Amino acid sequence: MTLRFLTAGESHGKALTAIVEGMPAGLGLSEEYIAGDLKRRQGGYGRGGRQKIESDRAEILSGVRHGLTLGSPIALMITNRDWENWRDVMGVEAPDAPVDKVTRLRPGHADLAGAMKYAQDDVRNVLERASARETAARVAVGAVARRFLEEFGVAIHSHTVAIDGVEAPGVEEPDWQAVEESPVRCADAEAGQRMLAAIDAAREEGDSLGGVTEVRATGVPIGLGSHVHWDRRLTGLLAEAVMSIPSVKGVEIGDGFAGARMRGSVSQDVILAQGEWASRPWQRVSNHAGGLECGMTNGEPIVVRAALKPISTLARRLASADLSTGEATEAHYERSDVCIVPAAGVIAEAMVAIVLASAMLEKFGGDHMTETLRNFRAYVETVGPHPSS
Ligand code: EPS
Repeated sequence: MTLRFLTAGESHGKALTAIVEGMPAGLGLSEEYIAGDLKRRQGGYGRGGRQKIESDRAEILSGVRHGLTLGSPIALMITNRDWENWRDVMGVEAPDAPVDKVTRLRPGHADLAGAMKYAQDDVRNVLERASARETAARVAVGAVARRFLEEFGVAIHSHTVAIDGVEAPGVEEPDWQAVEESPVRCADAEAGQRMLAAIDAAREEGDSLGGVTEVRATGVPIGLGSHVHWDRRLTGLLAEAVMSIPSVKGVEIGDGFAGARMRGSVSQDVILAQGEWASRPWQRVSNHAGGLECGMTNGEPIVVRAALKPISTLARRLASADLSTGEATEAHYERSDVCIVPAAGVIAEAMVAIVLASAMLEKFGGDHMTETLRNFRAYVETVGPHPSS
């Protein structure tokens, strides 16, 4: 990836950190801007007690001067407020008195495989990093990518399509303001109400719920990604990025699995002739492909859906086994979320933003934004019919 990033940090350690490398100089960026997305990630009906403790804000430690990026690595730090309550358990130095080990394995989480792989007798050494708390750092990085994409007219939104068995009716273009005002980030008020009720019922039963979130990116230029090699196909890069979000078990682009049941004659997106274009060259009558053909953007909105399994930390403790004895026990539980689908939409937006920003930088290059924008505009001017010479 042209835009690279690393994150570090344990869920109850001092802080989450990220380093973003590859952003050109001259991009306007503020902590306030990043805070907006971090707040959105913390919201959503069905979140647990941790979000009442945290008020996530990313401090910019490097790479920005007087409101503009420098082209140098951007270091971000999100302090964990909860660290105060975990100083002994999560301290870098060993405490005077030993702390309790976590040995009751949670099915569905990293506990068992992580303990085996990293030869740990305390699951805490695995679960702290496996926690979806890490996604706060990704959302901060995603906000930097979003800020960059805005300069090119690219906008990225997400909305909840389903929670448990409740599905929102399909729409051409969701009302994004209604989505942001909805506690479950669902554009349809009636479906949203039923989602809320489903979350309440699951909480009552100590259970958790999964669902589907959809990301849409508009204003993406034609020709990002490439058909020439498997690892340059943007389809695969997007799927990998979204699939890497904890709890995601399926990713669809465009019609996805539903497209497998369609005829070829109806599942393609007919290309309009010149003269029928409303706003930009090369428009389609439909968007079954979700804005991607043969690993490249085709100028239509990018549509990516993620299926999320219900999170695996349950108040109603699941039957499990103990790491130290191998004997039957109940899974470990401290506290947890009931449903993270609304938050996952914000995280998926971040991952899509990072992949698209990287693809833009790969295509247009530039060390300063003026150069990147100049290259972008020069390319956009070439998009249209090519009269044969
Ligand atoms: C999360 C913080 C965590 C979990 C959740 C995500 O906080 P704590 O462990 O202190 O309650 O609520 O973690 C998971 C969903 C998971 O699978 O581990 C957050 O900030 O998103």
